[in-house]
Amino acid sequence: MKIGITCYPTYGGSGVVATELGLALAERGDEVHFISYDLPSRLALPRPRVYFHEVVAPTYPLFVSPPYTLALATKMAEVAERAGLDLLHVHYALPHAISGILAREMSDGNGVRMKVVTTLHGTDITIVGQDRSYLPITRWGIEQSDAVTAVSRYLTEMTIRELGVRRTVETIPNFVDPKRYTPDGASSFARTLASDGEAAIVHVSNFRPVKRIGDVLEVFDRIRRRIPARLLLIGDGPERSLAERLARDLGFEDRATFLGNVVAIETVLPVGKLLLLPSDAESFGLAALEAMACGVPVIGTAAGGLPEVVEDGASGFLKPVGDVEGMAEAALELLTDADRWARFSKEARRRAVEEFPTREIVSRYRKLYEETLG
Ligand code: GMT
Repeated sequence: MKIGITCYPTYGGSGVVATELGLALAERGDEVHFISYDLPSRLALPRPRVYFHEVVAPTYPLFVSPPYTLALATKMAEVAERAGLDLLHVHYALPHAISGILAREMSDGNGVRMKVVTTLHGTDITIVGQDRSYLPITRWGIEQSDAVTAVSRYLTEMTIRELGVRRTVETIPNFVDPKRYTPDGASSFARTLASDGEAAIVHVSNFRPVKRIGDVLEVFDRIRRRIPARLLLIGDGPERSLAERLARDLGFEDRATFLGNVVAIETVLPVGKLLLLPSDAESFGLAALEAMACGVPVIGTAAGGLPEVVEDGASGFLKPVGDVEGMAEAALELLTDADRWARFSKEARRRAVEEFPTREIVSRYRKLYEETLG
């Protein structure tokens, strides 16, 4: 099968999932064409059967901003015709589903109608899709796609309830490569990030308001007052400077290490004792699954799709949004009881590998493609 994949190339779970899926499909024999404005961060080329097509959106004085949606649609249609794509799998509703639908209509002339599969990842529905300026076009993009998936039951329900979408949305969860994300995969550099006797507490995000970075720091502050600990922050985004300032104001600047965007996070995660994810609502929480695969239990919020990933009281603890006291107490319970931590760590790894099996999940996408192509 010849598949086009469009995703955001920058750091972020949707681009990571799209890339891993594309690589897995290519390994199984499909031809995969990534189409985006930059090379996805986890895509190392060359590789057999994998191609990358860069989208350039030229500017013009009359344009408010370069019309990326149109340049993307044009590139998609061009690749579809040249490579003979069977379908386009777009990740994140806006603007990718809209560009995909335009491309499908544009390349309709050849007699073969290319299909569009859209995967919803989270904020495309919970934030962007809720905005009245974007709601109707998000709903339209979903309804006009030939197949639609969402990464958790929570997101599927949100899409149907909040957007009033009248069509089937299949839940296909995210996955991680259990051979790459392992409890013993820390690099020698990562091992130097926390000294002996210090508990490394990890947070991974794009530093946006939905991640509640302030809560990450508040929880860590309560931990480090009781035991020696170090906070490792992976990622970057609009609230990073706020986080740096808060670490200073709370008096633990020297205990917080901002690592920025790390490509190989599987080399850092295993040094963690816990992952903190106190978000308002994660549709899935890929960072949690990645940490679990590395044997790192998760302290997070009982909100959104995170309870579908982390089992409260077994692979981590989930508390109400904003309950920094509760999260700190739960963290300390694990950090001060080595046997209990070891049980949680083992269960976290087991759950990531057995409940989110890469092979089966990739096969579910492949089966959906076949059904969509009829
Ligand atoms: O948080 C975002 O807006 C970024 C987005 C992304 O592109 O990575 O994250 C969403 O998709 C991930 C992959 O499916 C999920 O693991 C994240 O939970 C989801 N983020 C939110 O729902 C906040």
